[in-house]
Amino acid sequence: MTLSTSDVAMLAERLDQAALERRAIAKITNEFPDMGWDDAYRIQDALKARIEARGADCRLLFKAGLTSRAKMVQMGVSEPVFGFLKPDGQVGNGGTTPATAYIHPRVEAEIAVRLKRPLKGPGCHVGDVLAAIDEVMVALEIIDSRYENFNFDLKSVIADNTSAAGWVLGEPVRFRPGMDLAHCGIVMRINDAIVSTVAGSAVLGHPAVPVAMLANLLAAQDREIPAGALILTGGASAACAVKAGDRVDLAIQGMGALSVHFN
Ligand code: OOG
Ligand code: MG
Repeated sequence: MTLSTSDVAMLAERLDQAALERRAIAKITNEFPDMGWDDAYRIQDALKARIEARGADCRLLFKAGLTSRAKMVQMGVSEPVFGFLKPDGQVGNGGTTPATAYIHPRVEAEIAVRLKRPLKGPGCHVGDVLAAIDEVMVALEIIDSRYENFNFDLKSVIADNTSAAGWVLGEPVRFRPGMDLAHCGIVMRINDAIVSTVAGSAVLGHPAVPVAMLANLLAAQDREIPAGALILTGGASAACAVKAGDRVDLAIQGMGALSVHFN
């Protein structure tokens, strides 16, 4: 831990303002090269406190990111990160969202899970996660780094709440024993052209893995993932830039499909 409480507050405000003004900024490690991993999550927590002070309730909204090889290669990093979803970022399935609501939006094909019981680490593993999942959903994340050209390192992106901006969910599907989240096919299309075909196993071997990792990360702060939590497990393939006029369709085998339009 190297940042003072006032630096943490100042950086959270800088990132919050950049998002509100849809303005890209330089990555914060340029100015604070010695900041620690705990500092990065302290900034993210301060950012969450600012957003919650405006009336948002983020307590049940979690996301994992950088959980597939394709995403790690695309962003030049080697480890997953965790953040929260903003309630007002949700766009209805089949709905429209203005491209101008973002700085430089990209879309990601993800599997989302909703828990029926809490998950608490340390030692949380895939079996615990599978026993706790209530529903699964097709999920599209609309990411929007607050950093110029999506140019960041892991600490900067954690502080920036892992580029979280928007999200779209398909219809919830009851999770049944035997439902295979690793071998299900995932197809994303933009304007009817296929941009990715991948399987659930692209997400760290199984999308339950990042959920277990999140529970174990929270345990270090004596926190847990509460019952009822929604978790986006991370892009299974590289993120794709979108612009006004684009339509995105995402289908996942056994879970259904969703679509969203940017105007
Ligand atoms: C960081 C966020 C990544 C995912 O699903 O991998 C993410 C970024 O690439 O900007 O949400
Ligand atoms: Mg994502």
